[in-house]
Amino acid sequence: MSQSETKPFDYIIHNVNIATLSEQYASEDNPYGVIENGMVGVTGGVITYLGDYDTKVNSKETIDAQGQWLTPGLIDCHTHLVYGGNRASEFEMRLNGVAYEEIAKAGGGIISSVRATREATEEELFQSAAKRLQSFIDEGVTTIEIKSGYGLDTENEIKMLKVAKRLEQEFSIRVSTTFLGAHALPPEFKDNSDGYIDLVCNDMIPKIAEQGLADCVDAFCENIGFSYAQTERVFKAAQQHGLKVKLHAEQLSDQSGAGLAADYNALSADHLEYLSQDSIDKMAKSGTVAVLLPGAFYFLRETKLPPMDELRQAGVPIAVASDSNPGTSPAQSLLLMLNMACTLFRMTPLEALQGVTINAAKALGLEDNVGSIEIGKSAELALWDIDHPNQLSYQLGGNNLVKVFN
Ligand code: DI6
Ligand code: FE
Repeated sequence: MSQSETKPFDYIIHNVNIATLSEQYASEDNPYGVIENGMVGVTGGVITYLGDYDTKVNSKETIDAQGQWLTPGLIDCHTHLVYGGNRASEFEMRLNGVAYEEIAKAGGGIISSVRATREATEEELFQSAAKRLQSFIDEGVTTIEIKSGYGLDTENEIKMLKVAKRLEQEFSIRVSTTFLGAHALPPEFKDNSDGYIDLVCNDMIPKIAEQGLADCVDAFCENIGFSYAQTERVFKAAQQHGLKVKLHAEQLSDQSGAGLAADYNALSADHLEYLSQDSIDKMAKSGTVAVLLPGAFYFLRETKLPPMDELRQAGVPIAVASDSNPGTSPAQSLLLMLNMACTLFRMTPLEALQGVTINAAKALGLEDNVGSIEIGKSAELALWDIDHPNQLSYQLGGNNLVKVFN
């Protein structure tokens, strides 16, 4: 049966070079899985044709892409996009030589973002996050993960997650929400971090799960964050409520957090500059994605690189994300992160692009739906005026996005 006898496509895109980023099309000679001068057909938001241009197809709309490049819509799988205020004056103080302790004493640091987030109304948080979100959308981002973690009490964590949900409703983008109550110790629990973890596990997680506000639960496992044992309590509570887990791990020191995350079948472990071989092996076994965050590495002027070769050798999928947050990565560009992943972490342009498409989809558990161009996947696509997809990570600034389909 030819296509003309079946339901017409809603639209076809032809005269297009398609970087599928799909294992089905990739080979040693064609690592991006390119279909040159191809055609994509979409029906009901789903990719229903992928291959050569077929002049006889029946479509309601035909788009001639004039030889431009189509990629999967980009995916930013780690952001803290919703927060009150910003920390530009803290940045300036630091560069004027003011010590971190003094900044903290003057009410700076992460707690200043907590204060500003608590003081902000839902509407104010929505408006400020919407502006940042638009920057990502303008660069072809069609899926974004957004964490809570600047509320640090039940009411304000819920407020943040509701803002993230509203962003999804009002913008043409897929949003994955993550509850990060165990991000920092709120001032009212000073010297009682176990008491705060009680609140996270016994009050916040049950309420957030019941209201369907989070897809996943995250924590900051670090000397200056929460311990291995506290992180494990958060994971247990998350799983009791049917939520997947992920972790900020090994950013500043090795806490074996990524190994713990893998033990709990985490979708991802993120940062990972201080990752051990033992944790790498566990991640490889559990299929936990390594999410690398070059923006935070750059902004903090870190020098210890994540163990790239060991991750590659173990076959751990590697994603790249912006970590967009007011303190350590005030990034509003995922394309810039692609470049930084290459220059700072020595990732290849192919690895970087996989890191914001198929591997980012895996880090969110969405790889059956998005992240590569394949028949049956959701048609969330970005069209670029470029000569080759390696140009996406080559360029420093600028934006060659022509159009998003989603
Ligand atoms: N790691 C970080 O680098 C950020 N959060 C985290 O867990 C810091 C967030 C901030 O300073 O606002
Ligand atoms: Fe983060």
